[in-house]
Amino acid sequence: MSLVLGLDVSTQSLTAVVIDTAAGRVVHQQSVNFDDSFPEYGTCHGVLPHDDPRVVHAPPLLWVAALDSVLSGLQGAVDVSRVAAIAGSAQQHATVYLNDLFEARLAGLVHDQPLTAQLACVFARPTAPVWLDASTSTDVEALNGALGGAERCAHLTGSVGCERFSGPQIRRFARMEPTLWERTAHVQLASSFLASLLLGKPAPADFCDASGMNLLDLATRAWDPDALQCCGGDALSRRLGKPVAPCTVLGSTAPALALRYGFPVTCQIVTWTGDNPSSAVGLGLVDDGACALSLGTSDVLFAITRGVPSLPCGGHVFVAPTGAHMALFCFANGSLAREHVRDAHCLDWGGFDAALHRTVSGNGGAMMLPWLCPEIVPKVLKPGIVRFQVANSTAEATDSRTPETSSAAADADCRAVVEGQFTSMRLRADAAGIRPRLLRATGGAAQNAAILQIAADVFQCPVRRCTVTNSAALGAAMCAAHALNASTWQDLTRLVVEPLLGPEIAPRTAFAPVYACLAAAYLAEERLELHRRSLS
Ligand code: ADP
Ligand code: XUL
Repeated sequence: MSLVLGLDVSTQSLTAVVIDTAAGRVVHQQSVNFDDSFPEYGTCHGVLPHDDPRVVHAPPLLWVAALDSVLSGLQGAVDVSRVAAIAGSAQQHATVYLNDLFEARLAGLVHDQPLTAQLACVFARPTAPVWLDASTSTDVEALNGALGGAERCAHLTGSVGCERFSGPQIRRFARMEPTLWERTAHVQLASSFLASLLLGKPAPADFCDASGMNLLDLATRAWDPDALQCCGGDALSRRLGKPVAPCTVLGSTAPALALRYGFPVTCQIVTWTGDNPSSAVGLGLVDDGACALSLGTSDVLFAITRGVPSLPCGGHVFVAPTGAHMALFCFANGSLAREHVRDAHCLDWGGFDAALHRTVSGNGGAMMLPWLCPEIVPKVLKPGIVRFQVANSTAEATDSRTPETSSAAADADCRAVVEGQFTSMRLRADAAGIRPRLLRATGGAAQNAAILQIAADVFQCPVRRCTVTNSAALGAAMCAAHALNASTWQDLTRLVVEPLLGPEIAPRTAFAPVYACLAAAYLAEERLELHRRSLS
């Protein structure tokens, strides 16, 4: 009877989930929050503060420190000598730039020194741009142009050129910092970088996470030569290495790390992937049409599709770990926008819930465009929350600095952010022809039943929460199990995921017309505001 370990390195934390493969039971989970546990790295919500809201980086050495800390801590909690395989996931799109010491340092790892001390010298660039970065518009334009236009780029790579995607990010770095780019021997995704540490040599990206780069030809699952040429010239192919199929067994754990953490020397390292693809299997989305909501730092709506759908602007097609495709919409203003509103009214989550309960569906016409930071869908590069308070049938727009004094206004604000977020999501789902019959929910905010009730009402479909909040780490453990014993995804889902799903939160059908009206009003206000911004 063996154990498998799944790890997830997300925006704000690192989570480990251990599954007993015979019983299909989660036997252990633990998390470490980056800001709280590693304040010396100076992050706020896992990223480094910057004057320009479009520039968002994180220090990859922090992820190394967190990995070392969690793996060291596992020994007291589970019988690590029984861990037969490890897989992981990480926030998508983030790129890590390594110099020519990387390979030698990995090969020479020793068991009795912290990983950070051994690896501090391997970075050609000390910070990694992450998915919240929106600073690459020039590079996005160049890439779309090089591939024959945005539509062709979407057809080829699954997405139009996107600011946060790795290809444009690499291009910007090569353009702005040519000397550091010259010193770069390897470009890795956050996922492949962390797999490399455990493997003791550079690990490849898997097709799923590679499809978030604007570099992978979705049809052939190989790098597209024109995209490579545009983003990093001749050297890029060598620096990236070849992507491989998801759930590939890469080899045994680096001996020094097996010794350091107590894993058997035979413990296999399986490819790491992106957090959303990993969540897809962690939530049991293995059949065509299955849909989920991930309410972490980002809010993400995704659905499994057998074919390659053609999505409206802002949507992405990624490879899923099962080999199928997943359609995905990612909203940058997820939990941090909700937290911002909560904090603006000096509430805790209990107070925020109470505000949701005191207000009515549709919020009496009060609405919010929740653009606290640059938004991905719709594309908003100059952030700023916009509130619409409907009084006497007149929409009045105020900006986010308007002081909210009355508690009724505070209550309306809490509902407005949540209704605005789900309404925006529903609009994109409708446009893409995604009509969920059931939504599985994960991420930090999925703990909140009042928020999930609004999701059920806006989408008019039942919502079920996974009791393992970090379904990406759970999915990673399932990828490790799948790679190890070739269980089918359907069997793994039945055994591992289904017992973890909470009861259905039913949609209240009486509110269907309210949310249909809200969607129409939201779309109109959004269009007007985007037009206003395009003129300013
Ligand atoms: P990530 O995986 O992107 O790092 P998580 O999935 O761990 O993020 O979610 C973290 C977020 O969850 C926090 O930023 C917080 O706003 C949100 N959160 C935690 N508890 C609640 C709650 N009870 N209600 C709403 N949101 C919550
Ligand atoms: C997806 C995306 C985010 C990150 C962070 O495209 O950018 O969901 O994966 O979780």
